[in-house]
Amino acid sequence: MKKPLHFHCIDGHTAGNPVRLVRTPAPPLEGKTIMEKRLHFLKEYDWIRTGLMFEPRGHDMMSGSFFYPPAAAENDVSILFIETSGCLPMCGHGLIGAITLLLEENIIVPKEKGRLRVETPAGLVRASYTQEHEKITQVRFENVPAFLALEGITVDCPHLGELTIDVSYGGNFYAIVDVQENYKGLEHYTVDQLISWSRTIRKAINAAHTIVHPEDPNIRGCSHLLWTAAATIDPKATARNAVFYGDKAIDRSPCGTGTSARMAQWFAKGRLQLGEAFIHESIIGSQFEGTVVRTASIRNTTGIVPAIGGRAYRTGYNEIILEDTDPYIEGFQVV
Ligand code: PYC
Repeated sequence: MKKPLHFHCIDGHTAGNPVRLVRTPAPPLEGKTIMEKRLHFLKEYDWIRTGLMFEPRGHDMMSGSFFYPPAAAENDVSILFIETSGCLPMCGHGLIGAITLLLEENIIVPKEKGRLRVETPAGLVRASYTQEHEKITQVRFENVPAFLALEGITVDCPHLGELTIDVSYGGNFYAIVDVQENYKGLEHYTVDQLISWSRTIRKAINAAHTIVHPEDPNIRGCSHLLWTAAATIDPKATARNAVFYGDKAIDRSPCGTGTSARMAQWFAKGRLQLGEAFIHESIIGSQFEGTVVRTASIRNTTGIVPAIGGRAYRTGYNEIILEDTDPYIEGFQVV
């Protein structure tokens, strides 16, 4: 029997979606950049991700991160996202949560008070935060450039019929289902229906289209579905959404990378202007505030740099044990 591994985690949530920051230990990863480290992690240590995220230690929505020293001296930290769905290139609710927990627990001290430069596998993200006593009351980050990748593709959806869908990038690739003749808005369907249709639609899109980030071939494939609706809870909100990820999850937060992708889609279609606010509501009514900061070019495409603001809270300390006598050391999912 090998010595059991004890992971000291800080648990929390961002706008209702879980975050589990692993304080110690972090697997020793090869590579200079956090993208290179991510590839090594996926090859050698993915069982740690599933052990910490899947049942019986996690659940369908669980999401977390490890942190490492930055590759570039001017940056503050690099973050490896671990989720039920894999190691995402970027995760907005995860970033807001990780920054909040790293600061509230005094694990890192920013080089410049009030600001953090964070290396993520998808690229550098600049964040700022507000603090009242020991509480971080808001995190706002300028995301990696977001862009509309595919417009108006059609997919057959069981029960609903043919849907017209856009694919947009905001740190992950999102299939965005706008309200249309065969889809009335997320409030008209059950979460179970959205989840099961999402799996079918994602499979169909990836079978029919090769979706690759033009500047980083490591970022590929449509991983998330974004079901839209008009703002239905708060009249001040711009719109509402429910994001599907992994095999069974609907994001409880408004989804940072999903909000970025949707803002890029709206910007490309002239529905959102530079500097304009985009308040996004989640399935549970929590909110992120988005803004289009500036335009960006991604190879031959014009996109945007979106900023996302939100708040996270600590919920507890969790020492999680992975030991090899446990048949479920690597966790499991019931799909
Ligand atoms: O906030 O970017 C996000 C996210 C991705 C998956 C779940 N949340």
